Amino acid sequence: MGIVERLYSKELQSVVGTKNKRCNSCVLHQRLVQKKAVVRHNSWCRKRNNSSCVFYLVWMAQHMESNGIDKYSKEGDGSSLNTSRGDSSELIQRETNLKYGKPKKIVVCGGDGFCGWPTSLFLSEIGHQVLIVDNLSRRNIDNELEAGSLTPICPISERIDAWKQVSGNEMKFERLDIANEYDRLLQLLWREKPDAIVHFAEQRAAPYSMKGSAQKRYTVNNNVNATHNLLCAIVESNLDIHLVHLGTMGVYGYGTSGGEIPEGYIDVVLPGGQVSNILHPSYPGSVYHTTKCLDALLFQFYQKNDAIRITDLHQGIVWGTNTEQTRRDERLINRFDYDGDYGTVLNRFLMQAALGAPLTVYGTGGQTRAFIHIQDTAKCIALAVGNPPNPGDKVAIFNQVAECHRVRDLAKLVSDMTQVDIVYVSNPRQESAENELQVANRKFRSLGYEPILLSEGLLDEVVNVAQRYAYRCDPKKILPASYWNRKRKEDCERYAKEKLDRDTYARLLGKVSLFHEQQNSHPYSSNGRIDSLDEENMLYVLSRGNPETIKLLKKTLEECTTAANGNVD
Ligand code: NAD
Ligand code: USQ
Repeated sequence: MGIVERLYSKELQSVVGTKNKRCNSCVLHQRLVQKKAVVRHNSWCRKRNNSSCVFYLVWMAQHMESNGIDKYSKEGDGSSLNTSRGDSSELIQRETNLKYGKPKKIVVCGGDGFCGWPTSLFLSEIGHQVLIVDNLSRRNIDNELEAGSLTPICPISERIDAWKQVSGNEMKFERLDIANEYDRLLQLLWREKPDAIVHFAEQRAAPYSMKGSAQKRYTVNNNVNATHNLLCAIVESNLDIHLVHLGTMGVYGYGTSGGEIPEGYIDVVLPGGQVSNILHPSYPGSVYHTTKCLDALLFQFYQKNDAIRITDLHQGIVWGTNTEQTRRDERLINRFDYDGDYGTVLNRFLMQAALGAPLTVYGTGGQTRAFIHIQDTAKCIALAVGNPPNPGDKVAIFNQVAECHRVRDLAKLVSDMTQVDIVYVSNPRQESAENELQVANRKFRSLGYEPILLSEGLLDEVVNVAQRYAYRCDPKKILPASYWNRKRKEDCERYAKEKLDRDTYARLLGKVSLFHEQQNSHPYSSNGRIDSLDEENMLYVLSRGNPETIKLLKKTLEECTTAANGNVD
């Protein structure tokens, strides 16, 4: 039986499962929408990490061919294949429970944000009951900065409805400012009695926190009060709630440890010779990072005084946009910040590459930082929720990172991949020009964390996110807009005048207006046209550049389309 027959075969469908899992980014799907064969296609459509559904099926068919279904079902990722073996959902739930713990009731504070949204979906997917609490302040800051997500994010109620439609799972949402509405927060805890709170609800951009006095004061007031209110409310509620907080690698400072950064605590010899295990000294690099250090002291105190169970996750820079869950429907898409204040370095480089604009390395690019993919953020948090410290244990601190890279090396990686130039601009930040960084992440590793690495997903991000939505970019928002101090501001302004005035940069990016013009004929726009370049790129990504696989995928795509045409009513 050929691959296409296999795609249609009952045998394969029963292995894959016939749930209506729809994949909007699949090339075949787009073609079938045109041919109105979408309903039929839906039943085969099954998405996998970086692939579009049809390719997953092709890959699986090949795999079945060479290994046989039995062998595959032992070696595969299990979750979809076990579906054919009768009592699958129970089995999957049991496996999930083993890895992530029993289903719990979880309040996700900041669940409308970049990390919070995909994490909420993941927690819901693996069986937890999720209530999102958010004051939507991040969306207001978009308005204040006149910048927005590169990806078109839906209002929170639409997001939640869409999730219910695609997963059948219900999530709740409450608009609440946890820094300023203490009484409502306490009422919510009494009413919902959650097992855990995941706390993302802080102002998280270092440049925004350095913009001016108003932003500095807002960041301190918002972040410290949000954390303190949660701790107070947990104590006053008299409930045993596990608090999982998103902290940052930046609390350690960069290059100050003199070796591998341990997970939160460090052994020291005190004057007098006594040995002690203390919180790693803080050495923050911005007002934002300082608030995370203050959070850490609040955690230490409340754990000591009230025996609250607390996990503090020192997370590196998050890259990527979508996760297995957000890819399921366009309405679930995650935000992608690219502007000078909120855009983080790698996502900015990806967007700049997609526009063909030079990559903005600050200073020498010798800054080394830790990175983690957004899908792994969600998984690590689920692991943290499933493995709370015991009452009375000191604050559990995990380094939530996958790998470390120097900024200029990242720029080179992206530049080699996309042939865009690199420009070394004056650094708006007061930070070490060069630093080493080695980070321990053994705790998550011991819980089964297998990180997604840059090498696996970068090109997919450029093609499927940055290029796809490049037409929404406002080029004037790309250059840095906040400075750490007067001297940095003057240096940057002088540099800009001499070497890189903003107008020139904006003109350089004049092609964005071209993207705007092309918007209607964009491959993923409503008229459903497929652009051949995009298809080529996608094939390249999916095959990881293997010419033989590209050939095979092209042939299969042709065959599938012909076969589907034959099946249109
Ligand atoms: P984000 O700004 O996209 O999301 C934060 C969310 O919290 C927003 O939806 C915002 O509206 C909400 N919020 C802020 N203050 C609130 C308040 N007082 N009450 C209720 N809701 C409030 O940020 P993000 O990138 O998702 O980051 C989430 C957390 O993870 C932050 O604490 C950040 O420090 C941490 N973190 C992020 C990264 C990263 O690269 N994005 C890396 C390490 C750590
Ligand atoms: N950088 C460039 N070019 C750019 C943007 C940034 O060279 O166009 C450099 C910066 O100078 C800095 C590094 O890249 O040295 C990282 O900057 P970033 O904006 O990606 O990250 P940062 O400001 O540290 O903050 C981000 C998140 C924050 C989180 C932190 C994790 O916004 O919420 O806490 O990453 S960490 O850096 O590990 O502390």
